Amino acid sequence: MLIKRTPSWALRESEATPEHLVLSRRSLVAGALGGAAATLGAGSAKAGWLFGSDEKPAPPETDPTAGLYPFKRNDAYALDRAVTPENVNLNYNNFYEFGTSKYIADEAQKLPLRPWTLKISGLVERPREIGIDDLLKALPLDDRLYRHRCVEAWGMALPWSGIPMKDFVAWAKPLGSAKYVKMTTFLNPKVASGQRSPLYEWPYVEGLTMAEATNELAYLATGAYGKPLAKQMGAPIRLVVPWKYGFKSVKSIVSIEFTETRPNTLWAAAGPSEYGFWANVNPQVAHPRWSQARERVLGGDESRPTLLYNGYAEQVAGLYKGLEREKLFM
Ligand SMILES: Nc1nc2c(c(=O)[nH]1)N[C@H]1C(S)=C(S)[C@@H](COP(=O)(O)O)O[C@H]1N2
Ligand SMILES: [Mo]
Repeated sequence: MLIKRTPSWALRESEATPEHLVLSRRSLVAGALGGAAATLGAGSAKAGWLFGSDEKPAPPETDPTAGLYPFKRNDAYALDRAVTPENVNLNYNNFYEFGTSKYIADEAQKLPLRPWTLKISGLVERPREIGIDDLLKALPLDDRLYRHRCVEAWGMALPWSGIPMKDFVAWAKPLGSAKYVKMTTFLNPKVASGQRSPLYEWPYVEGLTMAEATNELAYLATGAYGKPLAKQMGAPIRLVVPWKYGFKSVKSIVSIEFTETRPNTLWAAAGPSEYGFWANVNPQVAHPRWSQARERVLGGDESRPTLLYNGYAEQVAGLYKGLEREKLFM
């Protein structure tokens, strides 16, 4: 079973309903997945996507970039709050590829990280593939502290290492016709039992506009806490967009495509009335099923008021001028 430990800091999880519950409601409406829902209730399911894959943890890999960490500290991104302890972060994750509970850390160890190739395609001067280790050699790297706000009304703060997304975009040389950046997680249902679930349209896809992707805050993290990313946190490379709800920050990316049309994202497809493309943090716009006014601080009992754009209004509010008619906050 996936749920092994229930640390005291997780007990108040009911403050918000986890994202996956929207699916059970939707499937009941659709009537198409009644069987799956019934099996869940009976507790007798043998389906791999509920209880994990038979795949063994991937053998330990050497990470040729490990010696590069920590990168150079970028002091422009300081915090008004304590960094979330690493062990809290490592044991409370959203990574539905490995299960819908927060305790998927063990299951995620099955993900092999080398070789890991990133495909760059679509509206670019030169489509190409690059290994993760070569990517780190080709691009500027820094360390920075960011807040993180999950749509489920919990927040944390952490020290990332990675590549400023605007530097990645400049290096990838998109054509003038590119309007969006589409980012896709690996697809390997053999290793990731969650990807055998029929409830989601795998692989996980997320996207940004070009203006968002070239904003100073958008970031491709390859590490955290001064070392390469843990698998459960989205190794070897994930998006970090701290002014948006956490589901935008897609993990374990294998493909970055520049497109003219807005990508169809996994969550917008799964629950269009609850999760949108923009997903900017706003304490005044409630989720249909809970308030977003406050957030539980991961690692303790503290709760604090949520901030507009998660505290990054100064850097990002300008991106949304003229877009007021869009659903910017869901
Ligand atoms: N591929 C993928 N990326 C994902 C998710 C996921 O399930 N799959 N969950 C998202 C959500 S809802 C959040 S809050 C963050 C959680 O990141 P963390 O586990 O490192 O805290 O990852 C985001 N990226
Ligand atoms: Mo989230």
